[in-house]
Amino acid sequence: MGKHNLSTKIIPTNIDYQAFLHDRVNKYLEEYVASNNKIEEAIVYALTAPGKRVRPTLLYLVSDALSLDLIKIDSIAAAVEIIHTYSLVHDDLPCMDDDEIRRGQPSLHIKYDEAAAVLAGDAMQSMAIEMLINNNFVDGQRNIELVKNFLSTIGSKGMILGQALDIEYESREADEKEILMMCELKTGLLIEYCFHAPLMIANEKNEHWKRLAKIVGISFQLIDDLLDLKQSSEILGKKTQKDKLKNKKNYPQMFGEEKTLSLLKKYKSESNLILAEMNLEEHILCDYINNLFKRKV
Ligand code: GRG
Repeated sequence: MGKHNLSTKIIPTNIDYQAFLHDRVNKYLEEYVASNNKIEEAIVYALTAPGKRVRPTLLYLVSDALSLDLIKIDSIAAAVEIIHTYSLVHDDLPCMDDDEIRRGQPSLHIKYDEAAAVLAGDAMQSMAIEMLINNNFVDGQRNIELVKNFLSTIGSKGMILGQALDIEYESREADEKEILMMCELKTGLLIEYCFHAPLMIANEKNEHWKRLAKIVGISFQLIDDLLDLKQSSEILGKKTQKDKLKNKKNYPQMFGEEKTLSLLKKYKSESNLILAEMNLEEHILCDYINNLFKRKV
């Protein structure tokens, strides 16, 4: 056990809760991810770049809403952020989306080289799984379920399949249902896991939570696609308008901005209805989800 053993039962509401949670996951990552060789150095480079930490924040907020001690969540939050960061590192490679800027700084393969980016991404996967397995704050059998669920989320029927479909659709037609499914697989599932993991630990089976997870996950990608069309590279810290250039079939590209905004409006009101149904309108999770729908970066 390292220095990081901070039990937190309730997130203070009189402070900047986002800064508090970012700090929590960053400290955990700092403590457990050392740079002892070139690949680890590259991993630290990717992880310390200024990401929004959306997935760890969601994990902590859902846990707080379920009255779970955040100490059960620290290694999950770090593991999810590591997997998300690996997906960005590999996504930026020339054989994928070919991006030279990520999180406002040179992508990993530009700062180091392509081999280092492939290997760092590979190592980040085993690092994340190791972190989850070593979570002593969740009992053994439940932790096995958490790890199994995580592996199917990120594997060849989950996030990887989403990425493969994203590439496949560059050269073939896809309908609305297929595009939304691709959004859910590529981006949504990892965000859904940020709800599912605390639900599993709390043994909470309310179906409202699952629907909320699904719409927040898909909406996150739809907003990302809209920002790619509208926002500047300087503000987003990555190249924009690239989907159009590469003939990517994303939702706004195919069905227009107006239809995307109207779908997002529908998802936003549905999530607020669900949050109200679960008596969470005053909870900071509600504030955070509404901010995600409004995000400009
Ligand atoms: C295995 C070769 C190989 C590649 C894997 C899995 C994969 C590549 C890519 C996953 C697809 C992907 C990159 C989805 C990204 C979705 C998305 C909206 C990313 C941006 O997330 P933010 O805005 O980023 O949370 P920050 O930088 O703030 O963390």
